[in-house]
Amino acid sequence: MTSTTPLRVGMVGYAFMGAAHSHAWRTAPRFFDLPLDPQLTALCGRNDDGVRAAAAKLGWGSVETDWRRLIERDDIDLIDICTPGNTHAEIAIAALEAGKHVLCEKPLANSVAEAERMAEAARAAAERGVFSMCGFSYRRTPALALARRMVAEGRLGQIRHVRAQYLQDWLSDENAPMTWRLDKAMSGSGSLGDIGAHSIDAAQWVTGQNITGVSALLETFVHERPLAGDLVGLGGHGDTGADAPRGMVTVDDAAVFSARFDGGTADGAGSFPGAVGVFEATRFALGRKNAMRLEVNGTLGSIAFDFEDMNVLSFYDAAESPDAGFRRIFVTEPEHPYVGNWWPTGHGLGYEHGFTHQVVDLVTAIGAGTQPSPSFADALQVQRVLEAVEASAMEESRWTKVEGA
Ligand code: SOE
Repeated sequence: MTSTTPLRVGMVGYAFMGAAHSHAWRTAPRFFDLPLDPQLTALCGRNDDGVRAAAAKLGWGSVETDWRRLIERDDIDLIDICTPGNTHAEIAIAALEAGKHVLCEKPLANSVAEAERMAEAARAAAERGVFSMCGFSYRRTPALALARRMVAEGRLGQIRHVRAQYLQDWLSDENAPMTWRLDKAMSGSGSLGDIGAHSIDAAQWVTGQNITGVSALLETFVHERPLAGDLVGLGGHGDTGADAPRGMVTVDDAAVFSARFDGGTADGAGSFPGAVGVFEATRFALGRKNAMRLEVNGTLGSIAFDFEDMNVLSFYDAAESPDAGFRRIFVTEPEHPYVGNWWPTGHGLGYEHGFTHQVVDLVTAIGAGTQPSPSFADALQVQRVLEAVEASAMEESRWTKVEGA
């Protein structure tokens, strides 16, 4: 049974991520035994009519139109930040300094400098028993959590290759309207930080190895888009005709980079040379809707995952006969991570379950007085990889042209 001790949540933002987080706060205590009982106490948004409608729809008890007021409230224990990246640092640091736990959407910030300030505030707050987590929700997909368990158990041996792609296509249409995700001042970067950050975090977490260096290429295919329309989450609606006013896209549409890892292992015993990796993040992969893919090749085996088939983890075991091929593990058995709390074997989970599992792990850690993972320090390391990718992509000199090209 979940404890009756409340954990009163105040959430800032109510678009796509706000809806996913609201669902998670509502469902976690009903399917998992938690040390604290999350309460959807207050929803914050700048537009009074909009936030009231969202609060009614998503199940929040009260509303605020200024996040500073939310942080001042003594009936709020935790601030959940579901806003664009340009607001993360100011809100998170103020909340931590006010003694509120914090869950902050990814990527942590729009720059390493901001992420460093957030990580320092989180470190200081943790000494006072105030904890924080960054919302890399894909870690909580049962199949990826199983992959990490298998690497940690040595089932893949030493890791040689990491292959990570995050492919979407919702911006393929050049007349898809502007969104905050295409404005560097709000989002920090484009596909790189929006979805590439997920791949970086998942690859490092599953392998237990951190990226130490990159060589990168960033591309922007569509440089301006219609401004019209009520933009929500992944796409836009409303008038996008040819004569609609247009805005400049100031971020990458696609990111491609190679990477070298540090050779660690999930159990920290790594001495093997670091793995080599290839990464791709794009919202122009026509036909791919949310293909967050990871393949890891080791000396004893391989795993392969595709979020578009998210209840399956493919596993190749070199100990089996070569013609055994990849085995499809249907990750729905009670002994698989998180799954035992939901449905009988074979019934499968969805995108929203990763957010519920994120709440479960956050509330469990807070209840135990321990640091939730990924911490702001973990997310700072991802931010440093993002910055290295952008730096590498800008140094054209590192790009070796093919003779005659
Ligand atoms: C958009 O590409 C997006 O909503 C990301 O911002 C989320 O983090 C991801 O979970 C789904 O796609």
